[in-house]
Parts: sequence; structure tokens; C-alpha cells
Amino acid sequence: MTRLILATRNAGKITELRAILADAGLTHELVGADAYPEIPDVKETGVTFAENALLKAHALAQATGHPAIADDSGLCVDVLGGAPGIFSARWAGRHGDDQANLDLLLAQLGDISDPHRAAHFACAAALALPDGTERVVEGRLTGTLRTAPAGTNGFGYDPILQPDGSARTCAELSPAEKNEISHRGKAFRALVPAIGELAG
Ligand code: ITT
Repeated sequence: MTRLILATRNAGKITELRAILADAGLTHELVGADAYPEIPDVKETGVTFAENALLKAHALAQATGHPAIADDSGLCVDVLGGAPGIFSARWAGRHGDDQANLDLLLAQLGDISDPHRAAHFACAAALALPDGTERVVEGRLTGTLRTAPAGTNGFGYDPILQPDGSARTCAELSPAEKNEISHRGKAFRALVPAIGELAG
């Protein structure tokens, strides 16, 4: 069975990718970066989601000798010119402080009326082989930002993004409902043919 490395220590992402690969009929053994504790985390020094996803995938493929998959994602707000974008996880200063990031963004958009609150989640998913071969694809979930959070599912900016065509925020969707329409779900599903072709 071909081993595939997922370049994250986020257990939720590993579970999500396992389900997508199984649905697609792929039978790879999927292991997270935690299986290689000696390999240091990769610095996300790129300026696009795709660059950061490729950086992480190449680093893990080189270090392990196995094909590796990585993703990078974030929230892009139209009226802010695409910010917070690649800086979504540390918008308020500390990496991963979801509440502070969300509060700061809501404050920044305080006077912005509904027609101008368009935003999207973006995700780049990359596959890299130890020989340097690479593929990268992107997925988006477009919607509108609420003026106050609603819902308790998910993470990050989920409580304020209402997907187009939905009356609920992402944090009011079940995990399965969100995976079906999410930027990450779309990107990982778009990567499946390349995984089959290059890392079969
Ligand atoms: P890695 O270890 O895999 O890098 P991470 O938590 O840093 O995990 P990302 O870089 O993919 O995750 O995500 C960056 C930020 O973008 C994340 O902290 C959230 O603030 C936001 N974000 C990304 N996807 C999201 C989603 O589905 N729902 C809500 N917020 C999301």
C-alpha cells in the first residue's frame, strides 16, 4: 500500500482527507506529520496559498521519501482587498487565536453594509513527490460576512461566513454539510486524480 504523508498535525484535516480518499476509491495509507516527530515544522514563507501548500508538501516529501500532501487556507474579504488571506490564522497577532482574529475582523468591518460584505474561504491543496514532481489545485467557498457570530460548529471564521445560497453560517452547518461545499473539500477532491496518477 502506498504511503501518503499529510503535512499537518491537525487531526481534523487527516480525518477529512481519509474520508475523501476513501470515497474516491483510493487505498493509500495516510499518515500525518506527527508520525515523523523528528522533522521540524515548515515555515510558511510564501505569499500565496499555493506557494505555502507547495512549500509544506515538498519539505515532507523530501524528508520522508514518500509522496506528501499539504494545504494552506484562509479567509479573503473583498472590501479588504483579499485580507486577511494567508495571514488569517494570525490576523490579531497570535497564531491560532480564533476568537481574537474573528473579533478584530468584525471590528474592522463595523460600518460596512451587507451588500459590501462579500468574502470567500480559499484553500490550496498540493501534492509533491520525492523526485520534485508537483501538482497544486485550489477550492473556494464564497459567501457574505455576518455582523455577529452564529453557530458553534467548525473553527476559525466559521461563525461569521454565510455561504451563498444558505441561510446559516458555516458554524451552523454539520461537519458533513460543510465538507460537501467547503474550500478544503473542493481542493482535496480536485487533487484526487493527480494522487491516483502520480502517487498510485
Ligand atoms: P496547519 O497546521 O495545517 O497549517 P492551520 O490551523 O494553520 O493548520 P490553515 O493554515 O489551513 O490552518 O488555516 C488558516 C486560518 O484560516 C485558520 O486558522 C482559520 O482562521 C482560517 N480558516 C481556514 N479554513 C477555515 C475554515 O474551514 N473555517 C473557518 N476558518 C478557516
